[in-house]
Amino acid sequence: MQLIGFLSICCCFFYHNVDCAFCQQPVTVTKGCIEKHNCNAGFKSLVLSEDAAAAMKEVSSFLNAEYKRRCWVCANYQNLSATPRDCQDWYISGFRDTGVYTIYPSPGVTFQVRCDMVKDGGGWTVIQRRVSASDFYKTWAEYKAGFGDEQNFWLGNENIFALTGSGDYRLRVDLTAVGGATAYASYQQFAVAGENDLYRLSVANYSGTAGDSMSYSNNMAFTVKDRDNDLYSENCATHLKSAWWYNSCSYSDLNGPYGGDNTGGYERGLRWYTWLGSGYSKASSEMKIRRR
Ligand SMILES: [Ca+2]
Repeated sequence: MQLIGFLSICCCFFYHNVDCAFCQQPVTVTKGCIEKHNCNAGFKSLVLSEDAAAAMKEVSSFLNAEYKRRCWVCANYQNLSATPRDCQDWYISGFRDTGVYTIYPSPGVTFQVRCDMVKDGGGWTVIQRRVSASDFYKTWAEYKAGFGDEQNFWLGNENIFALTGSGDYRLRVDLTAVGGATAYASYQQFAVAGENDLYRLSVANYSGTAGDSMSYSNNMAFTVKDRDNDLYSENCATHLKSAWWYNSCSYSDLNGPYGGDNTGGYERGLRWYTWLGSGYSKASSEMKIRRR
């Protein structure tokens, strides 16, 4: 059984300069869509009953809820996009499952992200994730566009710039040790500039349990193996087989070789100097942002 509802009217038309593309899309509700992972994003929690009449009633109530939700976002952000600009909007709209969502940071800009809906109040848009063996020794173009899969990824400097340029964001870094211990670092201010400013990092106002290993990278440009923008006489990225906002070079670097590689006198890996030392590669890392 497949039921399709069309939301042909949306209250956001009453506002100026609003991106209503999402509002005008038909909403598809398919029985069993949760197991097949092909639900419309707005209907992840819907399980249709076997009875056709009851199913129609469920669909109707969900269409009403979806209509109200979209109008709620629209009404609250008015001249901004009527669609969720980040994971925080999805969270505020009632979504509590950690996973992949589609976001619209600004009109015409849309991409998929992983949302952490549990940690520290939820609503976090994840920009970097390492949980298993993964190659992060990539080029400028690759870091610009983003790469990886749902488990291990870099969201992309253009996407991070689009997000942090659309509001005031803070950063949370979650780290796990090989034995399972955890620590975090929080920065009340976080932003990444555009490519014309070499994706320069702004990070400030630390708190947390992992120590502040990132302030040394504040105001630094992004450096990769094929673009040396750091203050070191050579290229930090090629020495560390990574890519980061290097100064000369860094106390943090979560894009290094997974599992660590300390050959040749270099400490490489998922590094966070102030927690367990720079030469200790962490078992996992997640960098996530949320508006403050
Ligand atoms: Ca250099």
